[in-house]
Amino acid sequence: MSEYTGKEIVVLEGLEAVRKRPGMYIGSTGNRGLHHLIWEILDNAIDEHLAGFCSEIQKKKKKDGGICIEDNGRGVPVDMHPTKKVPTVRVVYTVLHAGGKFGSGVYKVSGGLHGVGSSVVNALSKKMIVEVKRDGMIYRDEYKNGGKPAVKLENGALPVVGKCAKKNTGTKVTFYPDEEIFETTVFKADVVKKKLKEIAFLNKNLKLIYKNEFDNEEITYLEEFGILSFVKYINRDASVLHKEPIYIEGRSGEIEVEIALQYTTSFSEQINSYCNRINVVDGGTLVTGFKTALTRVMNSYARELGILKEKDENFDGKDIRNGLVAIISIKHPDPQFEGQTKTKLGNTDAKTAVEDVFGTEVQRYLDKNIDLLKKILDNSLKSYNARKASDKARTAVLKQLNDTEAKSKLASCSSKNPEECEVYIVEGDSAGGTVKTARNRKTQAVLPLRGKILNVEKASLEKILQNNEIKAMIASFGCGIGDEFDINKLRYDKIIILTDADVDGAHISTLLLTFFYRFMPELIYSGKIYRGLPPLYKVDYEKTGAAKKTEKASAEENKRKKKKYSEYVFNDFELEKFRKNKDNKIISIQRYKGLGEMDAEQLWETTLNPESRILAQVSISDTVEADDITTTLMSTNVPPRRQFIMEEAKYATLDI
Ligand code: 1YM
Repeated sequence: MSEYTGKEIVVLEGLEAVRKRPGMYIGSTGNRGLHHLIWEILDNAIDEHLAGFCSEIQKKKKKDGGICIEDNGRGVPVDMHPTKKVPTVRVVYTVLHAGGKFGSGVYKVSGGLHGVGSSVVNALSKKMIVEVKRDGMIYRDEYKNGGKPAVKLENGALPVVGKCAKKNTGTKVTFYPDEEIFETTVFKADVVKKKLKEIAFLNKNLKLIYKNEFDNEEITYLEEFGILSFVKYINRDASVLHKEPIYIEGRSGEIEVEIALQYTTSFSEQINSYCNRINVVDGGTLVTGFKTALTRVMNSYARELGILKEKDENFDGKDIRNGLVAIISIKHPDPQFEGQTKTKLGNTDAKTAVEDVFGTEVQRYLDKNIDLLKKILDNSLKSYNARKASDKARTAVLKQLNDTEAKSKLASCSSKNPEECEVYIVEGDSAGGTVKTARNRKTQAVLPLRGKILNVEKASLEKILQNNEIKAMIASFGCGIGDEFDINKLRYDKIIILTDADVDGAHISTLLLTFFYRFMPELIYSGKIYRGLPPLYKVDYEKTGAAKKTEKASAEENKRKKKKYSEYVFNDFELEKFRKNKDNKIISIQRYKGLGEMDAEQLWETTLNPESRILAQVSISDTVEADDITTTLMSTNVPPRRQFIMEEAKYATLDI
């Protein structure tokens, strides 16, 4: 390392900062943070594809624990960097935020949501190898222990480790996440596969190859029809109004617009939007542009065809989007991501571009597809009529909600300070009763639900508003529903779903989450929803270890040895660990089949006491996944629904 100058030391200090506070750069050192490393390297390869130089990306999990990502782009430049005086590729991998500054290509993915730079991945890896094929040569650089260069430069250049054909170019990055940084270094195959599939949908004709050396699995993702296939995929188990999605493509100035949409017979709408392939979860200008154009075009058709008479009000945008599934994907040279989580697009020119392109093109398309147009308008009309009816119902319901009946199910807490209050939604009256006895009456309210709640995916708003369990929830939370929802009026800091850890419990909790997701999504986005995780077992045991260690065990220790201990165990994995621990001699294991089997004291200790309970915060990081879950699960098609519930049940017992 003797050849390194003062400049390098500054470089390493930068990476050291990343190691000190990894959370600031990748969000967490848990599972999500770990996967972030892959997304980061992938983003660079995708940028190279967007720039028009890369047609294939391979992602491989190696037997030695490494992750290898390779593309056939131009290869990261290896020439001497003008100011840093080391090869550019080394600058990219050792200087914080270096990547973005050099990039000349438009429509970059990196610098967007992930956008922390390849050097962050290096900083959090115990080893990283970068191989570049360029100009017929294969160059190799290696870094150890969080980005410290482990290859000696020869006259300032990287060593050439092989030759290849001149047209054979690309970048290969292999990294080994540092176990000292991450809580887990096990990548989840299904998470990675889902991501690759999404990337394939968003990048027509980009070939993505997934490889796993552990089980020799190899999958190729390639979507010739891009987002059109994406919409079909989302709706694969839904009943659709028309078989072929509508596909629109165009450009307005520097902004490229691509939209695919298909109507289903469900009552909800789903719009997934992407800017430069980054999922803008909170939408923004591109979604506004789309909605404005769709509403305008359909209302003008409805007038033209006499579906709306002169005296009638216009269709509301919501009527027209009833049952709609749409993907909006735009490419913008200078995207501005806004909001606390930078998941909303702010560029006003994106609104105009989408509105213009979509407005013109969808009209051109529907002029030629009158049957489809009529089906959509008919669908809108149904929603329009139902809305008129349910507006009345809703007003009645919301008025009535203040009355005692809906609230009577709720055992409220005495404090009126939302910051310290929480409400437990409990499955069944009997468990509800025990929770009522066990809780802290000052801060913990209880809302027992009778049986399964309504599946909101399959019911009209009118029906939903008549459902007693739903009415009770709206009344208890105090923040309204749908358009009138106001999170500032929420009476609780936490809404905790408490169900048994079995298949039925998992189903109820899914139904509840679906309801929240469709009608009060802000509750989820702002992290108010939790699932309580009651223990599965109570283990009584004695300690054996202490007495063995010292021959002359004191009287105290002998007493301790004989003493019986009890511990609550929350999943099978923990139980196994407990069994293997030689210091414990297990006397008995009690398995709780349901919440109802615990007495008030046990329930307080395990599930209610903020000091000792385990809560899982419900979050949605990815709308594709979320909508996928709700539509697959709640559709009338039985097999996928069943599958999800079982998986959820497994999750509830295994994965805390
Ligand atoms: C497996 C990861 O990083 N590929 C990749 C990265 C770059 C280029 C090509 C590239 C970009 C440019 C010019 C440019 C990067 N280069 C830089 C920098 N795959 C992977 N493929 N030539 C090659 O943007 O102008 C940063 S990333 F800064 F060196 F140009």
